[in-house]
Amino acid sequence: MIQKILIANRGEIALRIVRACRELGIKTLAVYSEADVQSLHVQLADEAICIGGNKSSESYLRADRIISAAEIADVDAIHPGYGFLSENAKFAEQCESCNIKFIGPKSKSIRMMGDKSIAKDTVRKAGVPIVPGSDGPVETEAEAVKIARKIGYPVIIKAVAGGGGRGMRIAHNDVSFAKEYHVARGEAEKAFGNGTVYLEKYIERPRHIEFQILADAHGKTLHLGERDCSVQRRHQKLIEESPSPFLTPDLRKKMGKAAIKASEAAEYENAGTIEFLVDAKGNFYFIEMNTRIQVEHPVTEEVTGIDIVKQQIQIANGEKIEFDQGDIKFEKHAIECRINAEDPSRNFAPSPGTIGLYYAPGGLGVRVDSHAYSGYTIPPYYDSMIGKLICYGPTRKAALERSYRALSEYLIRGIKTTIPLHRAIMADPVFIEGKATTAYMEDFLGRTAADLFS
Ligand code: MV4
Repeated sequence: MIQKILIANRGEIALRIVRACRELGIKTLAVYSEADVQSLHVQLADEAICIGGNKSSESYLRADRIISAAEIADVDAIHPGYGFLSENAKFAEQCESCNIKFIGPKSKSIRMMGDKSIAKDTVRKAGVPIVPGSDGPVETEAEAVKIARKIGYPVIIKAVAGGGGRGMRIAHNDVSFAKEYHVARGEAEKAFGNGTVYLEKYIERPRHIEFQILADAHGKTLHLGERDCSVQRRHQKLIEESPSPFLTPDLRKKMGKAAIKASEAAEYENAGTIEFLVDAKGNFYFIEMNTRIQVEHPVTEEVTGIDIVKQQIQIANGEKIEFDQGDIKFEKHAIECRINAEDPSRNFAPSPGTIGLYYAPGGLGVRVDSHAYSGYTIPPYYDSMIGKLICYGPTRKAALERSYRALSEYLIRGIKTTIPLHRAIMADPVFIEGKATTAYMEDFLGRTAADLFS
């Protein structure tokens, strides 16, 4: 039985995990860097241990120190949150071998899905559609250019160790391909210590639609519907919503079934996400699997009423999921806006510093997941997300109106945030009509005067 959990993360997700543990009667241990002493997750956990200096590489990425803390405090399990060590197969393995439950999938599934080329091959064999491309990694430039021609330009070059958009290059002809191929390999080698790349047909203006999966250790795999994450900038999602305004009931059913097949092919356990690209005609293609809890999980929680973090803990504890696919009702519409300490009118420059006054919106259909408070200092060492606003209602229109209202209620003094940008998007006809693809943000920023979102 899990009685005490170490939370190997910080910020809003650490707080989210503390909250789930409290409701389950499970004790919590926070670990923190020197920069996070005054952080809310440290104050709200039952115990806290400082694991090192400001930099992630000296604290939240130090598997050795985190496992030492786990042993000192005698925890039963570690929840990795997202980012940091959450998709590190070695760390999951170390937990397994120290007899500490890793709240996530088996290290084998993390490893398999962590290699994006193996992931594609695995789900393809299970009958899930993938983007046409190279049959596995490409080894030489000569071989690669032959395959690129066969696929037909434009092609996208992706790192097998990549994911989330890092280390991708697009080529439109043989000449640019030769250049981009080498750039992609160099970038991948530098970023991941692995320069191996594969090729795909480049899908123009796709939608990014992902399915939330829950799978227990007793062979039950369910999906909790989709999230449309098409509104992103430089591979950072800004807005996520469920249901997707683009999917028809028929397409949703097909994609949900494919997502479950993909998860089962990875012998997946716990919460995970199957990412698809969807083109204008409604063709969908698996691109990758995320083997962790995601930032945008609350959107699904509000639509389904299922507490995904609690489910993660119960699944890690060996319990069965107590409901079936047919029991899951998708009755609401939810929209999440990521509130970042960034200045959208200055090319999203980070805006760390001390928050003077902090007042978050509330009322019917409003959820705020945030570790921020009046007087909190945002350290410059980590990502800039200081919270998430999730608004929901019976219809998309209700969720949109509520989002606009809630965004107008926020008071955050002393730093710049993405709040004014979100307000402008909630009032933008293209977004309101549900027409946003992954090309949306670039287009929006190009046609909107900066004073409308600063
Ligand atoms: C693609 C694609 C088009 N065609 N793959 C970006 C995030 C990562 N999970 C997958 N991504 C993409 N993969 C194929 N075959 C378009 C994206 C993509 C993108 C690519 C380049 C620049 C910006 C982008 C924004 C969203 C999605």
